[in-house]
Amino acid sequence: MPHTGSVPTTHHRPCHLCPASCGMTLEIEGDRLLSVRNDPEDPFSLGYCCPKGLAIEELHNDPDRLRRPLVRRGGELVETGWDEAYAAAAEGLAGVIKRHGKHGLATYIGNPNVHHFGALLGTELWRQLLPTKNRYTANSQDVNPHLLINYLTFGMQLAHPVPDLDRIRFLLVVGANPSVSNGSLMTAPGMPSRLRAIQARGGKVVVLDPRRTETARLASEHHFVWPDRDGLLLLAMAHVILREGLEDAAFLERWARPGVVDRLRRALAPFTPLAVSGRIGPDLDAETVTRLALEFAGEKRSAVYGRLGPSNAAHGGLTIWAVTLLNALVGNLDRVGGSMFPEALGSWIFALPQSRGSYDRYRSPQGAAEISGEYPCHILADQIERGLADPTAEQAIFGLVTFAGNPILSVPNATRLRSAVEKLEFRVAVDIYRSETAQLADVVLPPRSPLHEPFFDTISTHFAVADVGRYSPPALPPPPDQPSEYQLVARLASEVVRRTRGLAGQVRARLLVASLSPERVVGPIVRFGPRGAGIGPSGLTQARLARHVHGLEPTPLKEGRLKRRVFTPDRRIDLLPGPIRADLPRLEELLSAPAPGSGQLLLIGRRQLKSNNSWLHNLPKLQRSSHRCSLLVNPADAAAAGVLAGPALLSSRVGEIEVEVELSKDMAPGVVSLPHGWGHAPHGAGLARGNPGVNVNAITDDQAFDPLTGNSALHGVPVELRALST
Ligand SMILES: Nc1nc2c(c(=O)[nH]1)N[C@H]1C(S)=C(S)[C@@H](COP(=O)(O)OP(=O)(O)OC[C@H]3O[C@@H](n4cnc5c(=O)[nH]c(N)nc54)[C@H](O)[C@@H]3O)O[C@H]1N2
Ligand SMILES: Nc1nc2c(c(=O)[nH]1)N[C@H]1C(S)=C(S)[C@@H](COP(=O)(O)OP(=O)(O)OC[C@H]3O[C@@H](n4cnc5c(=O)[nH]c(N)nc54)[C@H](O)[C@@H]3O)O[C@H]1N2
Ligand code: SF4
Ligand SMILES: [Mo]
Repeated sequence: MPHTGSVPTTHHRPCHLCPASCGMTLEIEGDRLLSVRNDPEDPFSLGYCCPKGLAIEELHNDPDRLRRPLVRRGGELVETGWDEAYAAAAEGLAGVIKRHGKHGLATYIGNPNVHHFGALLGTELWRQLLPTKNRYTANSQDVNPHLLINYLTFGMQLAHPVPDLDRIRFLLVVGANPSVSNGSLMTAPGMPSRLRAIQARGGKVVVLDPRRTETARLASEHHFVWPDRDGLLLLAMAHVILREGLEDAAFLERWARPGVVDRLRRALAPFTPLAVSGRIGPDLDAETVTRLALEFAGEKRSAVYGRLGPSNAAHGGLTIWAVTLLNALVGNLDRVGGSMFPEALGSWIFALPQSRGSYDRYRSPQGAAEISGEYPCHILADQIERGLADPTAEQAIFGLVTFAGNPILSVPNATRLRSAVEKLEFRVAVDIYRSETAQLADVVLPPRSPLHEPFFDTISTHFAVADVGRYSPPALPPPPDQPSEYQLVARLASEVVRRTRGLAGQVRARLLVASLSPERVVGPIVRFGPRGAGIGPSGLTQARLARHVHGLEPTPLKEGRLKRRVFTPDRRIDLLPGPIRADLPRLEELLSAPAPGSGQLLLIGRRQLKSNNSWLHNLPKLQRSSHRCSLLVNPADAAAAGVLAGPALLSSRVGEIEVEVELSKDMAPGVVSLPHGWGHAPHGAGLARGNPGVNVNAITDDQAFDPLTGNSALHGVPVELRALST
């Protein structure tokens, strides 16, 4: 490192790569980031961090991270100045709106926005200034079942109970791998030690997963479950609880609707342990199901936690409902050691009517219901193709803006989506890399690095296992020649508004840009939040919060918050909402469907410690030989398919890919696992160097989705495996 004369300083801030928000210590010299390490003084992460956090230094200093915008000229993306790029982008997007109306321009909002407050406000600004029915996000490959079930049961999509992880004694993990993902909708750094601690204090962790995962290895008990069969198991557990009279009558009397227990008894009558036995997983018989139900109900400090496994499956809505139902039935909701409600600094957003969510106010031409103003991504390619076939088609898509998202790698039937996106009239990508999606764009606009911006987490703290809060100013002085994410989106939106709206629209845009800017918003959130000063002299303000450089001391979740989370008209939890009752027969059909695992291979996904969805695959620290995009196959299934470790072909209804088979006894027989986010373009100067992997979403199916929630069924895809030469 050349000596510059200035003295290195340290800066503490959370890692912005995943919800866990581990505390990091950055060593800085002037405007340069020298190194990144864990922060042992962070009171929430206690020194824990994963390999991705340590790679933030490489990410920030990566020469491939874009510093200047790109505009397509003669088929190539070339660097230009900012004014020229904004003008080209705004002209193209305004053209789409003028020709096809506001719904002709689609937006896709990707995962990193969740961890970036300025970006989040930018997308909200865009939504308000340029509304469209064609709004898509990663949610429909992720949390739609959770959001919808919260909306239907509590009347509020964000009313999400999280396991009280540090006091719980029985945790049933259904299709999540927190040891690797570090907890999703259950924010807590250092999951492996927290899970071990449950057992150390005499408690139990039971994991249901088609793969013996890193979490399953830490658990007291693991059962292979066949993809998308969890709903049967959970409802059979609820059946046992009701049959044995183990429900918490006092809790239900206070919180549930009158008569619901009888209605539930009738609705769950078919889901007996005997009826589901042999249909959920190889060793999940009636006796085991009954035992799990009794253990769960017999422990006051217990919770069921379900995440991406069942969420990304064809019965995801029903399964996630069953999770909420179980937690409420035994009265462990809003109870210490059960499922509790965090109170984040931004919890006052619960008071805003628009935070509550919505369902089925309108539908797409394919019949997909909106959820909180979004359509599910399984219709995205179709919506574009409809426009190609008929330029006057109702609600068809002709242009696309992506905000920190890479749908070309993350949405099912990606090959179909790619060829549709290629034919759009105009595309803009707001991205820090030439991602696979950015490479198709007409203009790529790269905001500056998140380390040049303040860090203030609002979303993940709503799901934290303790009450936490933190504000960190920018770690590095912002570069004068690159906008912040909010400035970038605000300028682009304003320029599109200027070209498509009259004076009144332009004045409104100016007011909104000013009032939603992060500089304006953070202060009031903190001041009027749960620990805030309000209009008084004591309590938190943004400045006082910033003085807690390692974050506020986390405090245990408190009981008594349920009353502030229920927004149904009668202020009671709806344990059997109408749309669920109407969907239940679909789950009942599984009682007579053949058990999986008999001849038909089913594909599921997995997350990897050194990977972050579709990016970070280019950073040297994260590229080690052990980190591969491989298809895990049970040796018996490989033998049956005549396949050895090494290259093979994997096909589904929508396509075929060449995969690298890795034999693994950790896979349930009949189930294979391939991580998502790989399949980088070989010429991509961005997301991969040397190890492109293969795109699993080239064989996941856009016709396979949960009709209740619109969520893509990325797990449980029927596939065929064969040797390369056949
Ligand atoms: N088969 C299968 N598919 C899946 C999943 C699965 O389990 N299996 N998981 C699904 C889930 S849960 C998710 S969340 C989605 C993720 O899918 P997406 O949200 O579409 O994609 P990401 O891979 O998160 O891509 C993030 C993009 O944002 C860019 N980026 C990173 N940081 C910033 C920033 O600060 N600003 C801007 N502007 N850009 C930035 C990156 O370069 C990258 O191009 O994938 C889904 N798809
Ligand atoms: N290292 C790392 N961490 C991440 C991410 C990352 O890409 N890398 N992504 C982040 C994001 S965007 C998210 S949404 C979270 C997700 O967090 P998790 O939900 O914990 O994520 P996964 O590791 O995908 O865990 C899903 C598990 O479900 C299992 N599974 C698949 N199908 C089924 C099924 O039908 N039933 C059951 N019971 N299990 C099933 C899979 O084998 C897998 O172990 O992780 C976040 N954290
Ligand atoms: S678990 Fe890893 S990626 Fe997530 S916040 Fe911690 S260091 Fe960052
Ligand atoms: Mo996600």
